[in-house]
Amino acid sequence: MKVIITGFTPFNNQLNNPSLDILHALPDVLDCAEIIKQPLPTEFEKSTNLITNLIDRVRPNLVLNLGQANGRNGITPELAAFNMDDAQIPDNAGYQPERRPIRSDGEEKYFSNLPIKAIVRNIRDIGVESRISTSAGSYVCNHVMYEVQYLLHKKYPDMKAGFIHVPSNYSENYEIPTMALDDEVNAIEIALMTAIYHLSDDIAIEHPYEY
Ligand code: PCA
Repeated sequence: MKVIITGFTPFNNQLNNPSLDILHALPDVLDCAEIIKQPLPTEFEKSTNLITNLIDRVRPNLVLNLGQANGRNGITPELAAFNMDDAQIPDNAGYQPERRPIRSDGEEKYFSNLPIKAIVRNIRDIGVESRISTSAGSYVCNHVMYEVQYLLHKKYPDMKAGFIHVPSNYSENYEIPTMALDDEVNAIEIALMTAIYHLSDDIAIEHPYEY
């Protein structure tokens, strides 16, 4: 089985991006799965082209996109992506869309088809904070999640894909919560294993949501 996993480059003058740190720390093989790691630039257009071309080429069973959510203190699988780019800061190419629909022929929202509640439960079981997030934002991460789901709905209905935001793992500002990189890497390995083994089924858990 083939799994594509992505992380983003640093943006907004930050020194690192934890999603990229996690990507580098993950193994190339996890149980029965070949893990194909792809860094993505924090740019609306380039990131989308890269990931959609890679999916077309590799035809993976599973796609997991990772991104940083500054200010969150837990590992947060996203419930859905919505059809709107609205950037508060320019991306790394200087592009700053305002209230721009992503796809005129796309759904208003696409939902993750990963077992996100099982992922949250299993991450909590190793003692790491985790909740489902009901908003992937309106910046590059939401855009990539939306475009991946759009592609799946149009061309690959059997493929599984989802997005997980992770907290900062480094900050000079003590008010921004951070999580140790080891915890983040372990949590994402658990998320991958859960997704690989459940593929379509999810479970019920108590208080799964962040907002
Ligand atoms: N986080 C940003 C873009 C890149 C990243 O890691 C976001 O949440 O949209």
